[in-house]
Amino acid sequence: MTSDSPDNPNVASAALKQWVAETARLTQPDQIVWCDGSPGERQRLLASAVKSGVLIPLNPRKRPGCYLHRSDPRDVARTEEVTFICTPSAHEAGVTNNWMAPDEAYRKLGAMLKGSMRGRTMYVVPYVMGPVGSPYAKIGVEITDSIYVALSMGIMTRMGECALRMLGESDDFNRGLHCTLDLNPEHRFICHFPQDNTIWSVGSGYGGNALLSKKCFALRIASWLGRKEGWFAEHMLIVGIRNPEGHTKYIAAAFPSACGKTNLAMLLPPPALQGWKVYTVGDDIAWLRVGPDGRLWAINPENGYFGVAPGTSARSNPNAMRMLGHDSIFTNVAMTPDGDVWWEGMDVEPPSELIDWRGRKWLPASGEKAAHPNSRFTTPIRNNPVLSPHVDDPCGVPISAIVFGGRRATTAPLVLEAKDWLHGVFIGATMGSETTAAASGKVGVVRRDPMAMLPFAGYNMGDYWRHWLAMEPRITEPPRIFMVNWFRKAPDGSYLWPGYGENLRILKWMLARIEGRVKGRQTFLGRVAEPEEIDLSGLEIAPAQLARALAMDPTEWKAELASAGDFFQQIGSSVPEELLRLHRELSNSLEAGRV
Ligand code: GTP
Ligand code: SPV
Ligand code: MN
Repeated sequence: MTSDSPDNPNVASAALKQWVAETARLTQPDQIVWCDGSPGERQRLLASAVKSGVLIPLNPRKRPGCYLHRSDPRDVARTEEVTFICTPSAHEAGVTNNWMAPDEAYRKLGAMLKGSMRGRTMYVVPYVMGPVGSPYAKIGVEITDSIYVALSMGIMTRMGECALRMLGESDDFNRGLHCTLDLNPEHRFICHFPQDNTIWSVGSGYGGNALLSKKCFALRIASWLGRKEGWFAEHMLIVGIRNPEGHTKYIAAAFPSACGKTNLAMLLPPPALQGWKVYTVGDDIAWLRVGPDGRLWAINPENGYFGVAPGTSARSNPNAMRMLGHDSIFTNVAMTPDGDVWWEGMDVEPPSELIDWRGRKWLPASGEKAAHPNSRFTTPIRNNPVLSPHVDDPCGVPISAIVFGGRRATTAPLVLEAKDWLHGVFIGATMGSETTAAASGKVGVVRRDPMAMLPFAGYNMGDYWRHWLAMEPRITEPPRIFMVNWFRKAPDGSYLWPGYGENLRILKWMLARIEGRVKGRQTFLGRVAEPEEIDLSGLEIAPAQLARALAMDPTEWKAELASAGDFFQQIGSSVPEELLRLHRELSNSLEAGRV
């Protein structure tokens, strides 16, 4: 906290000072706090958040430096129905986005923002996305009236003076304006103005709606910048896999929200895979550029994790459990009588009584969830015991494989390698996944979620696919493209594949493919692993069960391709001709009985 005057600090660029002053005139806060990112400031903000009841300190002996936050019960997930792309024409946003004309959005939200911070503090939060000083990093500034948002941004980004210094006198930064209002869902709008590099978000305090660095800037605005500037902003984890000989290869994987990115990014190898090690570069977002060597290089623009709590346990993700031991903020989890946290799938018996995510008494017999299904943790990247030593490399890490995966009870095999870039783009563009609690709405419904970007592409989906295809000639050493599905089910509803740490066995097969050591089985869509090519040492899985996980069922795939065709029709005239042609070819081969 440097000062309560908008003219400070002196390092801020003239354009930034001017924007802060304008915003203060509009919202009329009682005071303005410029966040400098120092440890002292963090302590003061934490104390103030505790005093006002925004944060509840957890037991310092069990969770040092940890706090619990309970959000408004009507504000617990991203709200895609009130998220808008405000481009000059509706076509630029495309049918997969809600669209509002920019002047209408500025007028409508401007009226709501007028005087909206009266009696409140306005935090000015400058931040860097990507390693400080990296030619690939970008700068944003979020103005918010939420102390929870300011504190969370301090975890999720490289925040404070480092951003102002990097910005210098430039006016090139993302302008994010966030205001809590009354949290009434009727007054909630998340509006993106790609042409102005601007985001206005009102009426929500939830992560993806309010931490504007994340989905709003690093995906929606950045995907638009990426097309303009010739790179990709993707909803992908980045993981390094070191083999027993000590060579590390990097994989980037796009799975929809709550479909396993954080878990795959920090998995603990099964004991039988001796000598293998996994390193996390990123768990949610990757910015990918073509290097001078023609390979794709990826940076993680973030500096923390905003991860799903339920299902995280010492068995499923021991590395995550270790990193949550200190200096983390938990949102909407349950609290134990001794001031610790609890959630479903923690693999720890709940105590005889808990305080649930709404702050009410909860008993094991109550039949309700104690933690919200989309309860989350916010934790610094440096807490991760398997953080990659290359996480701050200015040019990132070279990517050997891109993986697309969804949550599918049927149809999609455990692992398949696309024939080439076009087939890979097709697989990404048509992937389906069951909806999860990460967004409001019904859970468990299969929807098309291209490249896991349905809610995050900041422009027309067909143009986004064109960008993927147009980049191909520039990527002279392209990564291989794979499809995976950890979530296929047996008729009794159980998962066919054990998942989590065991997924390394599938990554190992991918690396073997890249090195030409295994062949797989040719199918109409690409090569599926043969059971004997997967390292199953130390794993008990019935051969019939594995075969089922790897099966390609013609009836299921006919339905899948029909659904993909419908989706292309919905997207309309912007769908690239190459994808339409490939769709016809694949449908014909299936009809001809070639599975
Ligand atoms: P976002 O942060 O919303 O983007 O989610 P994410 O993709 O990072 O998903 P995450 O790793 O947090 O996992 C979401 C849920 O899926 C958790 O409840 C996990 O326990 C569960 N999950 C993750 N990996 C696997 C897996 O391999 N198999 C099964 N069955 N469940 C998994
Ligand atoms: C997701 O929903 O994909 C998340 C959480 O990673 S949020 O930040 O809310 O988008
Ligand atoms: Mn995500």
